[in-house]
Amino acid sequence: MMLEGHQQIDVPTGVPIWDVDPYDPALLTDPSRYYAELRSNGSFSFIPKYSILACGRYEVTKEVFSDWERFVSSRGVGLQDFSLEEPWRPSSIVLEVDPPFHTKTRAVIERALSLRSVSNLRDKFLEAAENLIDVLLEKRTFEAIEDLAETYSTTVFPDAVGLRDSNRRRLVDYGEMVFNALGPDNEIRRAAMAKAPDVVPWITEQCRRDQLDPEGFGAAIYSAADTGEITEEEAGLLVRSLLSAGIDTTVTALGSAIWCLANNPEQFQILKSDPSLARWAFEETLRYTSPVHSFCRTANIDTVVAGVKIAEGTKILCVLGAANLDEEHWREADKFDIERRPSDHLALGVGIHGCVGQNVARAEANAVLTAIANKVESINLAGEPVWRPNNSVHTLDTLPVTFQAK
Ligand code: OVV
Repeated sequence: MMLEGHQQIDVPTGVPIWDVDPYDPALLTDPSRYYAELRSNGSFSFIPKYSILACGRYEVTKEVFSDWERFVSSRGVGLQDFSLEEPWRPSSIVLEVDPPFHTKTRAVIERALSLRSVSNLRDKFLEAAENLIDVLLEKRTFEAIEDLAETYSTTVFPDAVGLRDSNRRRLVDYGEMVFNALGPDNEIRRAAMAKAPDVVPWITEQCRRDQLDPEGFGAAIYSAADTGEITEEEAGLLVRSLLSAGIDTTVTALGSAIWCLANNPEQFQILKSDPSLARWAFEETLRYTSPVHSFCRTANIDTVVAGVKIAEGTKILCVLGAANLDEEHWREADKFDIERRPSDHLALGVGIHGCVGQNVARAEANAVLTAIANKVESINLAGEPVWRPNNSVHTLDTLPVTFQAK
């Protein structure tokens, strides 16, 4: 029997049955108790509502998430098993594939987003950040998700890709479709998908070679089609990956960084006294808030993890947000501490599918947090932050704040 696009499984011996809906909006917006219970249940829990296993302890989550041979991505990283059901769009040729095909596409996108090509953007990113922070200091009180995080990311990133005709709303909405599509067919997913007729044709059009500036990441990907490394069509799909994964993730991370600093003024003091900590403030934000809270893997063979027998075809929900707060791995896991310097959080994944855009994300965050450290005296909440339920992203909807200038 099928459920949410995958085969139902038997409860593996020794695994507790947990009557929870991880996609309940109440848990998606306030996940910390759900994360703690998931970890306390043991290595795996069986969730009958979706007939899946879930894991949230650090070690086991890392094991499942990084072992691409046993736990494949080609059957989809959401609840749907692509070997049994057609996905809503042609699948990603870098996220939703395994080696050997993955090796080729990953190499192309890695080269386009290399540290060297991102380094060339550093001054541009910093100038954009300084200008934006100046504007926001004029306003004093503003809504940090739209006015800061979304504005920054949808300015510098499409420009770096080389989009000539950028459209902030459609870029954000496409990301929402892609990430919500990984969950069940719930209200959240259906609301995001309702925008497809407007958004999908526009996104597809932006991925064409003739829409892209010769200087950007997009053109760098198309140059691999010129040498025959990939086809022209594959180049278009890799540009689509940039537009799928590059906006909502960074908007979320930037917004959550401001939330962390507003809630922990002593940490902001530390950042101001040493702006070179900006990169660690960002890593700690990733650990503490896990912008991508969970992705699935699919067991491609019968196997055993932590003594648990896992059957071929099993969907495993890897709850990165829970692993990043595991007290067995992190001392004072629930404290936001920018001097912790976490280098092994799972927020960007781990192994061959680890975030390929992380250099770009770090460059954006560095620019924004450095500009804030240099120009802003204090950050205060100016109202209640509101979280927005999303099937894969732990994200703020609105964050009213006041910046006081130095
Ligand atoms: C949601 C997501 C993450 C990473 C890559 C992609 C999508 C893709 O479309 O390749």
